[in-house]
Amino acid sequence: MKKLAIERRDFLKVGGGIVAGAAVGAVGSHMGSGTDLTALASSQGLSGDEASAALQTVVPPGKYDPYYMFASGGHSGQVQIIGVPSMRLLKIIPVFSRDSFSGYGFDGDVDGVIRAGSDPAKSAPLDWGDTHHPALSETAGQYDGRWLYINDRANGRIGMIDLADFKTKQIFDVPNIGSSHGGVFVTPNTEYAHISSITPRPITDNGYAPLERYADLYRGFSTWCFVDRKTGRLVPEKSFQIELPPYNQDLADMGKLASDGFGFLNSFNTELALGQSDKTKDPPIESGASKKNYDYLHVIDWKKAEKVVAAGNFVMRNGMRVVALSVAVSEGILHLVPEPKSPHGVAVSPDGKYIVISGKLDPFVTVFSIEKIKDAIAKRRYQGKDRYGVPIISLDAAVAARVKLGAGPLHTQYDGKGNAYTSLFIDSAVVKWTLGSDSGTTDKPFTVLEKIPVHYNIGHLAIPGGDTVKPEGKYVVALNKWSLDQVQKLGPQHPVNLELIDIDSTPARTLSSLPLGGSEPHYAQIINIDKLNPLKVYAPGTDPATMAKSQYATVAGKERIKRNGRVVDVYATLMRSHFTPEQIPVTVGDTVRLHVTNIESTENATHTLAVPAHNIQVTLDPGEVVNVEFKADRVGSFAFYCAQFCSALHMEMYGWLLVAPKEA
Ligand code: RUQ
Ligand code: CUA
Repeated sequence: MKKLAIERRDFLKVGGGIVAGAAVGAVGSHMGSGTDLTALASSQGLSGDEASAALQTVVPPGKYDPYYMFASGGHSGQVQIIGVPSMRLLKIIPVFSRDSFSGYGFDGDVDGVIRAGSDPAKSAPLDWGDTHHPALSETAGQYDGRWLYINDRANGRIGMIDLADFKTKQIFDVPNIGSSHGGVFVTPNTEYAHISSITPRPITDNGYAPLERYADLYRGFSTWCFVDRKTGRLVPEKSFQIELPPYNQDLADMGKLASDGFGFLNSFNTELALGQSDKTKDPPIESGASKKNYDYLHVIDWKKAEKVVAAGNFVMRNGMRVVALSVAVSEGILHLVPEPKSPHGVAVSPDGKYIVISGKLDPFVTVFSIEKIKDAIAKRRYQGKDRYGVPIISLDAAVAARVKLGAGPLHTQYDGKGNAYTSLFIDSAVVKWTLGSDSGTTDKPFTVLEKIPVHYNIGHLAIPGGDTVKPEGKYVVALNKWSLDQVQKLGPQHPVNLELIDIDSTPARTLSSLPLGGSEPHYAQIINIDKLNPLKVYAPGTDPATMAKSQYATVAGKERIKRNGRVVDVYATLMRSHFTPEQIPVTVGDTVRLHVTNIESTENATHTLAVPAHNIQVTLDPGEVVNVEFKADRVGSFAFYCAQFCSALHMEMYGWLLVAPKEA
């Protein structure tokens, strides 16, 4: 790394109006006489550019980040919340994986969210997942700060997080899909949360079919999960699926404004490659699935599908209403458009007019126009049908532009000022380009403006409000897959590396990086924190599962132990710095039901109830009630305790679970 001894004038110059001379002077004087920012930067070995970038991202104690990034945690099964621009990790929300810190999956949740979200046909309960695409709920095409949905790539599920308390309330194991990628994306008023399969599955009763029958017995599904707008919960009975050909349906995006009512779904492996085997001479999947120059963008008219389902034109399949592929074709719900070349990301522009497709093996992005697609459908400008009879709109009829960006384009975000930003995996860069226009005489071209280098192998990227009808711009966060030389002495496994880029300045400048361990963020969404309005404490006695008063809520003075045969109900409270009761005597073989209420009303006064040897760790926020049931299956004296350092007498916050032998 280059270390520059810098002059004051260099610092001011590089700061470029961000740190004006006067401001430095003022800051300098606040810092007391003799404190010189230039000298400070130089003593830290920082160049002027690095020092001004640091000033741009600092959030001093007592001040707050204006944005939160909700990042998927990949195969950690979690969601991470990261402050922007400070890039501090503020919170981890477990969704598909157990987490002893929050008690998720180590308390009543073992029999709650995680178990309910595991299809019993799978080797239940599944207690990990692979989160990829978070979707903040929207009203009129803008994030409304109410709920967050996220998919499980591994098992074809969706998790729902309530942004009233930032906890996972539901996991929906979506029938008929075994994996998922095209989700979660919500419609502009969160009518539906969309998720689709990435690898097709047999439509046989037992879920098995030999690969020789792939073309006729395997199918993909596009799922439209109905959202209850009061609770944010997904309602299976009001949801529906559309049967799709057995292509690998990849990323999706939702139409908005000009394209409201449509969903767009990429695909790859329309070759139906099955990989190598002893019997055939087929190539490996990676080359077999990359043979053709085109795969298909799926254009789905979900409002039409909704009507067809309401009219009863569906079949029931594993508890889900399914529009058959033949019906999707005959009713004009599904159309295909050729898309080059091993497509990956699809991103609808804020006005809904353009659908930008990146082909992993194509240096261009292809910009489709919804106007042209609608026109082509109306005039039946088809180049043919696929083997399942789905009409294929001719490419020329749908394309507005092809823009050459560089090697390995993946995903696109928008800044709300008419610009698009596309990640280039192979080139390790973000390309800024303008969304032109393809209509009438006022054509303005689609033009590449700037290529912003990023550290290494960028996947997704995120801009505040980036998926809405009104992106806020300001920053791009690059979600780089490799941290390579940015960290050292951590052993062979590396963290991923996020980079914060200021896109208000020209040229754009990289401000900071966040190597982030324990997760592999695929996608992230960034929301202005003004849109969030969470609880500070629960109303006394709240069960977070229902957000209503729990029937087991206990108040101070009413704690009790009730024995009914072999069942022992314990109504307990906790507050700084004691449990009530502190002694829980039972007999081996008893079923113990702990009903625990945190009776604190002070913000931040979280306690836990950790029981050794029983795999129980209950975390209770102020006002919260949790129920845990377990079998006292071994004799012993077990000192339960509070695992959260809650007060000066936190060490004294413990009690005794006494499991006596039968004869005692
Ligand atoms: S994907 S790095 Cu699972 Cu969103 Cu493209
Ligand atoms: Cu409560 Cu420590």
